[in-house]
Amino acid sequence: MITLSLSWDPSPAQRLFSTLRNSVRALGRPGLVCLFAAFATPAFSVPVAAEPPPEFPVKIIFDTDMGNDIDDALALALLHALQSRGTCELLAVTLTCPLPEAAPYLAAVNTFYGRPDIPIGVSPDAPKSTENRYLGVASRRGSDGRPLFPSKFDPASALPSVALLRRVLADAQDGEIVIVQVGFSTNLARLLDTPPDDISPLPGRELARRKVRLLSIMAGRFPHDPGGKAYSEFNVKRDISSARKLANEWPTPIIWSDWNVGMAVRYPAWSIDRDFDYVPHHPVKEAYQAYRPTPHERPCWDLTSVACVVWPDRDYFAKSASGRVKITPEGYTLFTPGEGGRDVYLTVDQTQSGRLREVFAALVSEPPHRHRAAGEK
Ligand SMILES: [Ca+2]
Repeated sequence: MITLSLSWDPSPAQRLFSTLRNSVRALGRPGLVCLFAAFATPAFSVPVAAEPPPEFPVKIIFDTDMGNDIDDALALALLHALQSRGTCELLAVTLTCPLPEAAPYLAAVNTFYGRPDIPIGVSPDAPKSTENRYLGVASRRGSDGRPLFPSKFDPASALPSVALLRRVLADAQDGEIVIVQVGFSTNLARLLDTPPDDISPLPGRELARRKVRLLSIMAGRFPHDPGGKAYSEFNVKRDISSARKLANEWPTPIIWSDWNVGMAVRYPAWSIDRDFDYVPHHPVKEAYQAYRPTPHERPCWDLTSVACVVWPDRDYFAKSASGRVKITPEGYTLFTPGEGGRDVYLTVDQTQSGRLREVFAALVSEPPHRHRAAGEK
């Protein structure tokens, strides 16, 4: 296992990283393959702490299948807490859940956190969802008949997800956007094929290439053991053709947080039970309990894809060497290392997963801030 823990001290960290990088370069491509084979375990990794901190706020589009699993709601709460401290700015939320209750739930959570105007993109023809267990929380009413989680969301005014993606990208500076995709690849695969229109003279692939600095994806399950069993993970399996298109054609760097990473970080039941009682009714706590009540501790799959883009310098994860992800027609995700490759995947060790569990609990349960972050509208 090659995982290094370095505090952010640019000079020695950069020197060490440079030495390691030169050593890896000296091995050449065949050497890299051998190196990967030698360390092809879930913990195979290269140093990540030498990565500089991102420029804040990180401008994020959150592409989610909200409604299928509850970790999407936890990730949305995390994004709001991060925005309140100026770490990120949530520019839009786009859905890959077709249920009509998905956008109203998103709007209710955004309104609860004081940001009712974050645009929401809908995809009524996205892949069929699983059982709808918690989106109905948004329409709950108190004993006086008033909505517990009011919002002004108007379904008629919501843009299709792909149009909203094009609009946000068109308005952005080059290299400014990070997309966090924690559902299916439906929207981003469609974006790639969009032609120029009245939103932008650029086709979708060129818009993505110019405007998206990084794509952070929760999907896949890499067979790390040589000859190990391959798996078709849920976010891939539900729309294999889109996932394959994305893996084949996406034009900018991708960080993959596969099934194993989220499984290693469980959201603490004690936080759900105790930390949200600053209000009588909380749209995330009530959704969690409606989905699968405590003492169940849900894996933090989608939260890891947020954390790795806002805290690349805090040693919460290790990263694989760069390489390329391919997805088979059966939905299996395969990673081949190769210098200069577009893709990396995350790993976590036991210490890192414990730290993530604590920081997720602290931020997801953080009350909405009374004061806006500097510069926030
Ligand atoms: Ca999800």
